[in-house]
Order: sequence, then C-alpha cells, then structure tokens
Amino acid sequence: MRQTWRWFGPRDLVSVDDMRQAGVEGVVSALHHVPAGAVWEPAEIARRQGEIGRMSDGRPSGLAWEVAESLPVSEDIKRQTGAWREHIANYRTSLKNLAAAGIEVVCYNFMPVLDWTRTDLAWRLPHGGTCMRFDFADFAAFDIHILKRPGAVGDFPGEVVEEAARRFAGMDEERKEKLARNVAFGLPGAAEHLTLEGLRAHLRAYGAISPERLRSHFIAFLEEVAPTAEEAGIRLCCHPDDPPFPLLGLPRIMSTEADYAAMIKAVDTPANGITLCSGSLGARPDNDLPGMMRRLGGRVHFLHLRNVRREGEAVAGSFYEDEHLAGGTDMVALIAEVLKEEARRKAGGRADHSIPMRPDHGQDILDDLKRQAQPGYPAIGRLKGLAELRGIMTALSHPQYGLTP
Ligand code: DNO
Repeated sequence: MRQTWRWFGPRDLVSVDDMRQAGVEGVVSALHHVPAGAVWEPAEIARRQGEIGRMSDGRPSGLAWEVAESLPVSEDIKRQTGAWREHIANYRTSLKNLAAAGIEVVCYNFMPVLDWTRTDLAWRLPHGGTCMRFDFADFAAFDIHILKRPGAVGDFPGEVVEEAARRFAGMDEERKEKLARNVAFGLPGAAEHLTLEGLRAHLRAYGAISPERLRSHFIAFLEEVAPTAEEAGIRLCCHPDDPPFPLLGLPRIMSTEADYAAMIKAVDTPANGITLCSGSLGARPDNDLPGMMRRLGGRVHFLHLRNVRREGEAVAGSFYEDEHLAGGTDMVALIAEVLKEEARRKAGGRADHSIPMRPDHGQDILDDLKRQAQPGYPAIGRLKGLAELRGIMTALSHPQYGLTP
C-alpha cells in the first residue's frame, strides 16, 4: 500500500513539513478554489504540485501530488440540467490535464447537494479528545425543526421524531446555529458552502429526481468520462455516500456493495473504479468491508482507512468516528484482503499493484485540540491512525511471520 495523506493546500494548518515527519509517501489534494464544473487548468495543477514539493524552508519535500480528491461533479451533471454537457466536457479536460501532470488517480463522489455530513465536529470522548459524530436525532431536529423540510417527519421512525422534538426544545440559539452550520454549510472537501435558503433551493431542484433517475445520470456521466480516463491512463474511483443512507429526502446511490457491483457492470473498464472508504461504508451494518475488498478488490484504486462505532443495528442511525483499530470494521481482516489483492496484481503484472491509501480522519488529541485544523483532519490523530495501520501492514507483510508463505 502506498501511504498517502490529504492536504488541503497552503491554508491547511497541517503543513507539508508535518506530513513529511509523519512519514507519508505521497499526497492527496484538490484545487478547492476552482468551482465544480470548471476546468482544472495546467498552471493551477502545476502550482499545487510546486507547493507540495517544497518544505517551509524551501528544501524539496520529496513528496508528490499522487491522488486528486475530489475532482467534483457539478450538481448540473448530477441533475442533467443547465450547463451539464459543458461541465462534462470540462471534466474530461481536467482529467487530461491531471494525466499530463502525472496524476493518475482521481477520486470523486456522486452525492447530491451535500458531501459528507456530521452533526458534531468536536464530540467529547471519555479520554478528553474529540471526534466527529453523526447523531440521528440531532439530524432529525435539524431537518424537521431548523430546515423545516416539507415531509421530513415521514422520513424518520416515530421515536426519532419524538426525540428530535425533545432535543430541539432543549437547544439554545447557539446550538441550533452550530448544528445548522455543521450539517449544511459544508465540511472540508465540499464543493459548495450553502446557506439554509441555498440548501432549500437545491432540495427543490432535486424534487423530481428518483434514485433510478440519479443512477441513470451517474451511468451517463461514467460513459462520457471513463473512456477519456482510460485513454489518459487515469484510474477514476467513486467515493461512497457518507453516511451511506438517504438524507434530506435526497436519493443516494453509492451506499452498498450492490451499488458498486452495478456501477462496475454498467461501465466495465478498469478506469471505472472504487474508493473503498471503510469509515463511510462501515456506518451501515450490512456492509462487509473485508468481503467487499475480496470481491471487488480488482477495481479498488484508492483506500480510505478509518473506523466508526455504530450505535444501533438499523441501516440509518447514529455513529461516531472511533480510533482506527476500534469501531465496527475488522481492520486487520480488511488490510489482509488488501495485501492479498496487491499480491494478485503483482503476480498478474499490473503496474498499479500498490494501492494508495490514506489514514482517513482522526480524533483530535494532544496538541490537535489547540491547532484546530480542518474538522476530521488533525495532525496527531491522523498520524496515530497511520502508525497503527502501518503496524498491521508491517506485521502482515513480514517475510517469516506474515501472510506470505
Ligand atoms: C471526507 C471525505 C469526503 C471525500 C469526498 C470524495 O472526509 O472522505 O469529503 O473527499 O466525498 O469525493
């Protein structure tokens, strides 16, 4: 596995120097300032490469931009409205520009309107550190009482609706505002930062789009961009819905193994691949991560390794971001499946036998609590996760005691 690290660019409070000391091998980044639908121009790509290539004292970092995350898919493309054809043409140009700059792996998602969603960005853990959390009743309180979405009540089980009403009644203005900000106003990586009114307008625009229709738009998008990716030597990899169940009445179509299997079948080229995010997919009890890696591994082009602790057995429910080796996913089993897939690729002569992975998210611990970097992307919490994952990788790859005979 290729050990990578997400960097949000010069405004990221975790620096290139920091990731160098974390011992990463490659960098995951994006041109967050370019609006969804526009072209990533060669000069902008080159500028980001330059920033990644230098430490703060001007010396070479020895690191390169290896994965683009995300090259965002515009809402027009997802809805097939407005400038969607132009946006698809631009997407193809961006893919060619990235390939010309030597970047081969491109991650994206097809979630309508919101990228990932949490209700708490700094939920206090018993050890005094903090983590991110999705609380279903708080989310319902937002949906029903703050956003006041028509029909919201019908989308939650009765006891969650009641709990949401109780919670809302107990919230002061500050908590209400914070909750709205956490849910609607965009987490790191989101293509857009919305106001409540902006969010309502987006929801109206999706009114008539069923999951089947969104899926057909997704396939139309892939049919357009996957051949370009293949020609350019790019491996596209779709990130799952996070959380992996419908929110705000919007369709979600990349939440399960069946969703991925259907996508691969629909546009069957190696360029059409998967970002296996164990944290996102692991928030559903019916997703078996090691099994998915075993069955779909040939198309996994990028790995996000993290763990969540679910608080119930329902498909939609509360969870929090646990330590990388805790939570519901058996990380040793998952990494073992990744190493087996890499060995198969190597034996088959595949050039992409080392799959890029990044320690996804991290709890805020120690000095992270003072630094206050991007939510979910602290320096020390991620480094701890990486170190733990690295330990498993090293043990399982040991020539005498590991997996290899
Ligand atoms: C959150 C991330 C997502 C991810 C996009 C990929 O931490 O995993 O924002 O980057 O969904 O398109």
